[in-house]
Amino acid sequence: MDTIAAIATPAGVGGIAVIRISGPESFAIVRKLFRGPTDPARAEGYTVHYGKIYDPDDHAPLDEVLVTVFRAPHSYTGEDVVEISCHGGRVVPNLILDAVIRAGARLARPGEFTERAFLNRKMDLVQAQAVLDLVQARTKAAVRHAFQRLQGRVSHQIEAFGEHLMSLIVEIEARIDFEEDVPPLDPAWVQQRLEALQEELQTLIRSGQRGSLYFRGYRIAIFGPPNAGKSTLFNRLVGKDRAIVTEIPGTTRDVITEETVMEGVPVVFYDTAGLRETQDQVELLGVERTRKTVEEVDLGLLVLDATHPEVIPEVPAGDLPILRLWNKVDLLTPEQRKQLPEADLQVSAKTGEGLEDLRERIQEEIRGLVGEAAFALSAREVHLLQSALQDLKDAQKTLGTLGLEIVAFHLRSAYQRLQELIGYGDIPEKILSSIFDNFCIGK
Ligand SMILES: Nc1nc2c(ncn2[C@@H]2O[C@H](COP(=O)(O)OP(=O)(O)OP(=O)(O)O)[C@@H](O)[C@H]2O)c(=O)[nH]1
Ligand SMILES: [Mg+2]
Repeated sequence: MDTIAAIATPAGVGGIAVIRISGPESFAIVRKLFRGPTDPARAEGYTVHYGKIYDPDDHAPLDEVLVTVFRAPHSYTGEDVVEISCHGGRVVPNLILDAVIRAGARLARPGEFTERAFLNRKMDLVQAQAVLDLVQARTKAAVRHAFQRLQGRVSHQIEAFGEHLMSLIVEIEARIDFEEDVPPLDPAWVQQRLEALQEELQTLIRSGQRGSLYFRGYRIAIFGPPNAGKSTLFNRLVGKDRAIVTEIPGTTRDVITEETVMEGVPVVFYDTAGLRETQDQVELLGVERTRKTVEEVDLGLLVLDATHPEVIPEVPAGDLPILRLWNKVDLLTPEQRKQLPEADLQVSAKTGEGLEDLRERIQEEIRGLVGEAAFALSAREVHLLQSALQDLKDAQKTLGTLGLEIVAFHLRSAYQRLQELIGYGDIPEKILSSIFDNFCIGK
């Protein structure tokens, strides 16, 4: 293993920045750069040392720093680690990083510190994903989920399921290997076990998919005819004057997004161009974007102008849940309101009437999706669990027709996928890099 280094704090102006070095040469490298009353290279782990960093070539002083020492295996990566806390800003951390590289380290790839922690068995792949979730979390609820995962909660759930699966594999393989010595298995019993395992796995997948909303976020598109008050409503819902509002139909051309939090879930609202036939090139492109956006979101808010109840655009087909709103009802008499065709809500983006109910309806939708999500799974993890579920189904299909060897083969395959999910055994480099590529440099 070579020694890697990176700035672990975000780029930009800040009080301090941290340069992280990990690998067998960490102490030798610091020795070339650092002078102070104590020598970090000889110090015990978990100690901090004050001093100055000097350029390894021209010996010019670069900054006053604190150096923290971690000794293998008691560090984040499991290797010897040194962290240099220097003054923040755009230049100083880069000067020090450059000095560290010239003294013998290599620039770390994104996620490489965490990848080493995994390779040194400081954490499993599920926990490595938790590190990513934690630094990317956008809400308090997301942090809670990521932290529980980091503590091993998700790994334990997967492992517990793996043990149930393995106990069935053992029973079956005993019949294959020692046919004469053990009583035969009752096919109905195997059938029952397989069904129970599938149910357990399905519950895991469902719960994990629900929880993933805390990280993925919930997307809501506001769409409808021009001038219906979409941008006015958008500004109200995101709580700022973000989109331009005018009385001219066709004001919004591009898709505008803004994020808020509802029920602990990051919610992204999309304001879109009004849907209509148009000759205007720019507006036409905007309308195309509206259609594409509506295809990608989790919920549509169809905003209709109550003063023009005859204008109802074509609603995109598909299984997108849609809330239909009559807007501008402040301009109608109570009698006119009653005569409006059926919709989910009557609102006024201008006066705020009905918006609390609208928020409540949206929150209901989100609650329905998140449910009592016990944990969140990444797309990779869901994919592996779904493949394992397919293996279980294949096992069940072969039961009674193809013999126990084939059943055991499918169950082994399912077990293998759990191993891959957690990160046991040999994980191909390609899979590892696809996981760690999503990290930032220095993590
Ligand atoms: N009285 C009343 N006027 C509204 C309401 N909502 C919006 N308006 C007015 O309707 C006009 C159009 O509002 P926008 O929010 O720009 O409408 P839009 O749907 O975004 O329009 P496009 O971007 O052109 O598609 C503006 O003059 C708003 O002030 C409402 O609830 N009541
Ligand atoms: Mg608009």
